[in-house]
Formats: sequence, structure tokens, C-alpha cells
Amino acid sequence: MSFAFNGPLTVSPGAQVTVVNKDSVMHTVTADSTGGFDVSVPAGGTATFTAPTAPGSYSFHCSIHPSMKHGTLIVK
Ligand SMILES: [Cu+2]
Repeated sequence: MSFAFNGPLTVSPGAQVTVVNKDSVMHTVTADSTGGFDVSVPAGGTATFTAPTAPGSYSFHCSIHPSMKHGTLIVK
């Protein structure tokens, strides 16, 4: 990730989404709006979360590094 999210990411409703962290520090993938996804991704590791079931565009951020640019998950 290099302190930046790749994307935008397009997935199917309810899909299992695996993210890869290529940095040497932990990041999170946290939906900007509550009730969405929120996973911690260990340094050099992966994490999997379930995409929302409602189609739409979901922006997300890293809760550890507020200065990181937000990413976008598109569900359709
Ligand atoms: Cu981070």
C-alpha cells in the first residue's frame, strides 16, 4: 500500500475482499460511514472482509494514519 490505497476497487455485493499490505507497518481498511467494514491489515500481511450487500460507492480510510488518502470500494 505504501501509505496509499490502490484502487478504486470494484467488487460484487457481499463479496469476500482480500487486501494486501506491502508496508512495514499495520494499516486498517475502515469504511468512512459506520456500519461498514473495518479490518486491520498486519504489516506485510493480508486481511479479508465482506463487502456491503447494497450497491454503491464506499469510501474508506486507515484509522491508524489519518493523513492517508482515502480509498474507494465500488459495489455493483
Ligand atoms: Cu495506515
